[in-house]
Amino acid sequence: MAMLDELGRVSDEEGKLTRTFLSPAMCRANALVGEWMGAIGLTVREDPVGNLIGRAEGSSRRAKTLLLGSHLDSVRDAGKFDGPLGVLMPIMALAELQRRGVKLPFAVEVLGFSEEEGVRFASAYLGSEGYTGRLSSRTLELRDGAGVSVGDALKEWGGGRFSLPKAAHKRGELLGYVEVHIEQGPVLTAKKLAVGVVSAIAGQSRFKLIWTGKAGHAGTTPMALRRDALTGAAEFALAAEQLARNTEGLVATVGALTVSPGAANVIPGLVEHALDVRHARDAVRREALFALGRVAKRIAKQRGLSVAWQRTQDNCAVECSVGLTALLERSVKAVQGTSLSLVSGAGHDGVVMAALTPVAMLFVRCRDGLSHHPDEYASPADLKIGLRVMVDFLERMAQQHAS
Ligand code: HGY
Ligand code: MN
Ligand code: MN
Repeated sequence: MAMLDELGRVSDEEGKLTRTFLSPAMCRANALVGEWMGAIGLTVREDPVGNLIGRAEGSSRRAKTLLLGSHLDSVRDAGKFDGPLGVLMPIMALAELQRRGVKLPFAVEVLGFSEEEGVRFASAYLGSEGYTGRLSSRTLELRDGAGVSVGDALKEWGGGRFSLPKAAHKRGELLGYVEVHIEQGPVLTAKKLAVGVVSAIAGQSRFKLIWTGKAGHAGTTPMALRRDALTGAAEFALAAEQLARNTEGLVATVGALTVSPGAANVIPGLVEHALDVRHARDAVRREALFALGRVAKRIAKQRGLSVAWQRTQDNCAVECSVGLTALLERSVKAVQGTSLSLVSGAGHDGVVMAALTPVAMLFVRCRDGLSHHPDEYASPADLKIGLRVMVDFLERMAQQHAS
């Protein structure tokens, strides 16, 4: 908890936790967590995409590597558990194994991904995409609010040089990727359980919609003659909400919106907003997107607007590894007595890592399921259960892979 508190104070904004891709706060966070990694004997490095990597070799040089970790970036005005919990928990688990004199036969890398939330460039998973060699040149073109491109930001990070990185490991070198994360939902609270295992991570589509109308005088333009971009976008946002309310398991969110020219006495001529649509089944998500495309067309026609869609992210739903999850489940049962399997509505780096290696996730209960909010909270008692599960899991992995 003390480490989470300290890391939770490393922010780009006064009085709230905001830590975005390659920001000054991210550099300080990497330095702080890097110290904690070094303190337990991990070899620490940062990769060209800003990921923090702490590695411990296995007892045999031929050993494969088990990846543990999560992300160190945050949303704006974030809670201190979302991401950092999954980086600090493995550090604590490895320290506990050292205390017990347990030497793992396989190598371990603790990963602190540099960008999972997609706040600065609206495209998520830049860290794990870099780590798995899946960062695309198209992504390098994305620009932040100040017009800086991903490529420029990475060049500056790399002291003037950057080239698209290859995967840090070949598939055959890895045993899997295991991430501990707060649930960010209400299920474990409802079931009165401290931890659960994840069966799948929902698919997720993110877009930027651009509504173009005509700016005009708020006092002299008759209502019937207006082409108001904001009321058009608002009608669309309500339609997206209604569709999600009427479709089991679908969520749709307009989380960011800008209005131009942005003056009280000017009819909005231009509105840009994000759209985030998710579902555990890809077919349902795709169908919802088609329906929303038709709704946007209708609204634009009725209101004399034009609407453009720019896709900023599209991830299919990802099943977690049955084998790795079964082993994790045994540890959950050993510590908690019972286990629960649940789908993650939140996206996680496992979505990207699954392309490289089998993925498993351990969820820890968070109060009222609240996340992406400064009041996000997981109790020390629940964290302790999560830690005991992680230690038990690593010991089981060690038995399974004893050379
Ligand atoms: O948006 C998400 O689902 C995650 O918090 N990145
Ligand atoms: Mn998050
Ligand atoms: Mn997260």
